[in-house]
Amino acid sequence: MNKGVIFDLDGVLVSTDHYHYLAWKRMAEEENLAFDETLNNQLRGVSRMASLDIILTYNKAKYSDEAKTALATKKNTYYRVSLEDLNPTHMLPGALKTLNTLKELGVKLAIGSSSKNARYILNKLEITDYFDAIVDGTDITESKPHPEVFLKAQEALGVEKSACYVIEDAESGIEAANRANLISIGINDAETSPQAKHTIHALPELIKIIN
Ligand code: B16
Ligand code: MG
Repeated sequence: MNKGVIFDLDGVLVSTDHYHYLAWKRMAEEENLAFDETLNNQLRGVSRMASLDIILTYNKAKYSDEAKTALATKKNTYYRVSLEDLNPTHMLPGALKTLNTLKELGVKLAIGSSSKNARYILNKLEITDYFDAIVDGTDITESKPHPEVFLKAQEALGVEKSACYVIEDAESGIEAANRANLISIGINDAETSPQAKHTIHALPELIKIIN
């Protein structure tokens, strides 16, 4: 049976999650809104507009739809500037080696990311061609923990659900994988996730789980 692995991007293959944090923090400071790392952790895997709603709700702040769009655009501008120097050396430890090993084993690979910047990041990391399918924030209408992003990736790979793994750093992503009936694997911030089917400390440990 063909096997498939769907990778989340931010926080799994590359630490762009830190750049998201810095961009939100800058925007929040300019608006006199409270924002810290604990609140930032709730934004992992969550879409840009849903993330902004979480920050505004936490601050009990009311903005018009127009003002919210402007704030989200501003945050994304800060984020994009921080991505300009991104290059293959920024990939997380063991990421490239793991992608190569999975390819050699004939495993189908996909990206399942909430980010509208995913393709830009993959190009910067020079790994776009590793993936048989890329589903990102431009392809979905529902944010994780909704299973849409992973169901679309699994369908695009054409593998059975029982042979399709999802590797995630966010609790919202683990929940999305479970709701899609795929095999969830937690890493980094989700290394101790109670809902994950498997947890790993480093990407190369994926190979043992899949074989
Ligand atoms: P953008 P992932 C997610 O990516 C990030 O974890 C989350 O922090 C971010 O808000 C979301 O993408 C949207 O990103 O503003 O670039 O469209 O973890 O699902 O790869
Ligand atoms: Mg992530």
